Amino acid sequence: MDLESTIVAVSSPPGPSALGLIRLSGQDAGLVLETLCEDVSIRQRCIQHVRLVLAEYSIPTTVLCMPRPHSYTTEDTLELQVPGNPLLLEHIIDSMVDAGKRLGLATRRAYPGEFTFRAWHHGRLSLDGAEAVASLIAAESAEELVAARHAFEGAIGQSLLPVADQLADVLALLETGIDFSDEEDVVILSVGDLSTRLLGVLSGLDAVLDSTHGSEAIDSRPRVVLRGPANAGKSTLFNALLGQDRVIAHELPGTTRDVISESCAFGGCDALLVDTPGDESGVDAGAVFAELESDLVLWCGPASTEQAGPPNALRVVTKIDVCPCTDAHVIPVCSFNATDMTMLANVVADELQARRSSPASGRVAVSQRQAVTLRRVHDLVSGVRSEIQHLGPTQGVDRPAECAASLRIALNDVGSITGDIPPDDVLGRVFAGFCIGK
Ligand SMILES: Nc1nc2c(ncn2[C@@H]2O[C@H](COP(=O)(O)OP(=O)(O)OP(=O)(O)O)[C@@H](O)[C@H]2O)c(=O)[nH]1
Ligand SMILES: [Mg+2]
Repeated sequence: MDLESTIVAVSSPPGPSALGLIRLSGQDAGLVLETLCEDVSIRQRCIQHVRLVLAEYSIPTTVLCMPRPHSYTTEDTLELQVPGNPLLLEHIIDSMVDAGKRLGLATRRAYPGEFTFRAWHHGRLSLDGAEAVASLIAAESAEELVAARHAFEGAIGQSLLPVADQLADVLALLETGIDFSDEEDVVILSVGDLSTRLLGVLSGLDAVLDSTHGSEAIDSRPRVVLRGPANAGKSTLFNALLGQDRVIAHELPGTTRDVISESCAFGGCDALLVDTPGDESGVDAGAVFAELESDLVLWCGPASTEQAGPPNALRVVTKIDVCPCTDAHVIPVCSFNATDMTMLANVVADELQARRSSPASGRVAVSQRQAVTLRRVHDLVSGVRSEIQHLGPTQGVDRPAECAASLRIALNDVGSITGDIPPDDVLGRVFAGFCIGK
């Protein structure tokens, strides 16, 4: 990876906005900007209001100057706030690259994640901390933000260190047994000892896995699931709560064939609203609903509905404009009535608040790569453990080389998270998931 060039990219999200952010990092960042601005000086940490002079016009620009080493990348870094027109932002980037070339300086557009890569390369961030930047950006709830912040502070690497130590010890003992088995003072690892040590590694891994939160795989928002018989009015209610015609509602029973979810705010509570096929639709409800057990089910249907919903479901009586309801223990709604929708949303918000499980405050966000790697380490270690299960505890390990090979892979995998042994392909995978400008 080229670390010499000065890199430049748009760091604000795509699309028009009031302000756009352009980030420059590298040893020549100041020189490049000075060719395009009058009266700019980045010798010290400061904020400057200048005019950026392009070929046809000049634009007001606020420059945040962060001289090395006190910047995100630890290099000279400049952040320019300019009007957030995407064409203008691209034009400025092109002008900066051209200005650098005219001066004979290595200046180019940044690759995805390159600013964070440089922060990691210069020791500003651990590898897991760098990976957590992506989780921080992607976090969609307060819990995910907290989990990402823990990861950003290196919590996953920290909690894996004892596991890495234990794994390295077992591996060393196994390999010593292989290499020096004919020497008298070398104690060959017994099956019982190996099994106990592997169990220690596995419980350490279990504890790490329990504390993690896959921000890419798991949405921590509560799900509000509309269930009930076919033709109950679920899809109509789904659209009414969202305030848009998102799914098809029709008098023909069995219209909805798939589970569909959409973000929906109930009061101040962000949730996922889920529309489902009618209970008798033939869709495998067991498979669909197994993972939704902990969510809030709204059991929908007109007053005449005889089927009972699952335990803990809230009973929502639909179509009360045509089938009135007098039961005081249910929530009566007409999906075409805005007041009823507001009332239902408030009831749902209260219920979500009451059911809210303990926040994920102690949890740590992991990327999908880290989650897959952790599971693979677990499989490798438990694979070795089951390999030796059939042997007596005082026996020697019968295929030590194979066991050692598996544990070596597991140890490398742990290193690819803690950052001790980050091979190039791991680095590529970590930083390729970022967007340009981060
Ligand atoms: N009058 C009245 N009709 C409603 C109301 N809600 C739904 N309907 C009608 O009931 C019919 C069925 O509505 P859907 O929302 O498709 O019912 P569903 O539960 O999604 O049905 P499936 O997808 O088949 O399981 C449609 O013709 C809707 O217009 C309501 O509050 N009042
Ligand atoms: Mg439907």
